[in-house]
Amino acid sequence: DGSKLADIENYVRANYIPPKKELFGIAQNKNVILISMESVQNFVINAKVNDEEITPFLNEFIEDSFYFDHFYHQTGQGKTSDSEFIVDNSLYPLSRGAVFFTHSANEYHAIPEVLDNHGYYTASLHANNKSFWNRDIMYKSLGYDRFFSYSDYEISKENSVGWGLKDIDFFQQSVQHLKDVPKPFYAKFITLTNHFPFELDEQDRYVKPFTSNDKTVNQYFLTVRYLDEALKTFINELKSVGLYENSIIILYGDHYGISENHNKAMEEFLAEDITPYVSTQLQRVPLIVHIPGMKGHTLSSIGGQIDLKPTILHLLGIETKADMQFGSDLFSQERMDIAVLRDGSFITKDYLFTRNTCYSSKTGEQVEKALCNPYLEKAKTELGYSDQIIYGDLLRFYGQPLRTN
Ligand code: GP9
Ligand code: MN
Repeated sequence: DGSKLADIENYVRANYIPPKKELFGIAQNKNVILISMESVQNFVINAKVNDEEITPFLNEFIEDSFYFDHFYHQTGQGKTSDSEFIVDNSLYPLSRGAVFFTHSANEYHAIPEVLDNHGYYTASLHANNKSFWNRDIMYKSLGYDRFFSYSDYEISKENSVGWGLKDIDFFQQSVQHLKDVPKPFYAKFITLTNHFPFELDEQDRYVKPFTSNDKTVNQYFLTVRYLDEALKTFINELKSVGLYENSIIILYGDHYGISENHNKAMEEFLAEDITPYVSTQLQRVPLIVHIPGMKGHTLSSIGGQIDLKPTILHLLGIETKADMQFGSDLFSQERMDIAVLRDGSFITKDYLFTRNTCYSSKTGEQVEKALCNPYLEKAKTELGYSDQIIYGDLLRFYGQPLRTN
């Protein structure tokens, strides 16, 4: 196992990308508010249904945030839990099953553990049963100080829909929890209302449903719009309790909401054919990084959830040179534009590879497969190394990285 680890370590070291100097430490000691937006795909941003904006609040919030519009989810069967795993560890999830269940006893060097060593209090907030996705167990391995779950919320028939507590109520009650936790904190909020099958009460509908023969797709826009409203109320609450100005706020979509079973209605909505190329592009989820006092920009770096750990740590002024990670700082100009998806698909500036076919990123035309080969090699290597780390629990043998700051 030691020699395996050495190979992996060499690969990770060779692929380390230093941070962008001007942004390194820009949010030092600020609170970190991470928001997992259930099932939100990027195609809803700045888009309309029945002539109304689907995400009016986010469209506005993006204007004074960094918005990454070529950011991909990299989840597998572990869905939300996979996204949490990727973000906190900069490791890929597994190709089958949920690593939250299968490898919860492993040694990890996740963000909460790293931030613990820098004086942060760390919490996850999610109004579902604590054992769902084995979170109560896995969060201990990841180093969370506190998990605010089902029993920490007042949940009734009136304030619930679909999977549970409505997002607006979730955020309102969560702010009360936040007021009491030590500062600075790293707090992750996991939303729920925009979850398949996208149920919503009449009074919570801010737009009219889409009009295809597919009820799932029709309703999706309603719950996305509701989530957008919930985010607006959350940001306002943060302002009113004085937490907005000293926090960086990071929002990301956890995974797709509309599966390929709904391609027909999606083709109607997008007014284009859903080829494998388009299908892969639909795996983009929004990533929005709000840093108080900084102007907004839309950035088109190609990346994925795996890149969030180094991105966040660098903003906080924490070096990641010694970390076992497969992502790189999304703000760094030196990084390579690439997103590797869990099924082996990948996207670069020039090529998109999926289902054993190579496409031009720009035109969507099929191109000679050999053009994709160099990246294909990289994608396979990374997924394989990440799997080896998880299956072999290799971080056991990897000492606490030396931290000089
Ligand atoms: C459940 C929530 C949704 O607690 O995270 O899970 P999902 O089905 O999206 O993985
Ligand atoms: Mn989810």
